[in-house]
Amino acid sequence: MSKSRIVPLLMVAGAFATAGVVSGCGSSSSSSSTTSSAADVENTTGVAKDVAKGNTVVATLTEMKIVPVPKTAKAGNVTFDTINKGQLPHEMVVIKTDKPANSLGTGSEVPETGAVGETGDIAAGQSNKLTLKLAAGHYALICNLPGHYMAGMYADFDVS
Ligand SMILES: [Cu+2]
Repeated sequence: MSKSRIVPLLMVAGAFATAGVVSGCGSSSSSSSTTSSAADVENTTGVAKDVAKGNTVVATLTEMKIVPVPKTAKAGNVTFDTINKGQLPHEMVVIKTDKPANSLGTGSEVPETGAVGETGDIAAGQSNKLTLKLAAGHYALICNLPGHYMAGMYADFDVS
């Protein structure tokens, strides 16, 4: 997340303290499909189709949790079907890191060192499809909107 966009938003939200101000932002990038590679794979051979299916992860965002199902994937293209079932805008950042997801830092926002992709802001009730080519290793899935990580919006994810 860029701080330049978020910090003024916080100030506005604090000044007027209305939910409408907060929820009015970030909707422009909702429901976007970041890549079409998963669909492309599914249109080819049966083997590729099975691999693609096995590497789709449904990530549900709420206040204040991220729940990926399943919590693992095979190395290669992984499609995150990220759904915001909460009342606030959320995002999901995919970070390759050896640190446990709950140990990335403290503060309003935490470092995104090792980030390999992110959904961008997803408005309440909206979803986002993000396909990333992931190498084997440990990942942290986090929402880094101000205060959300500290409130519990993180999950461990493993690629093998
Ligand atoms: Cu969030």
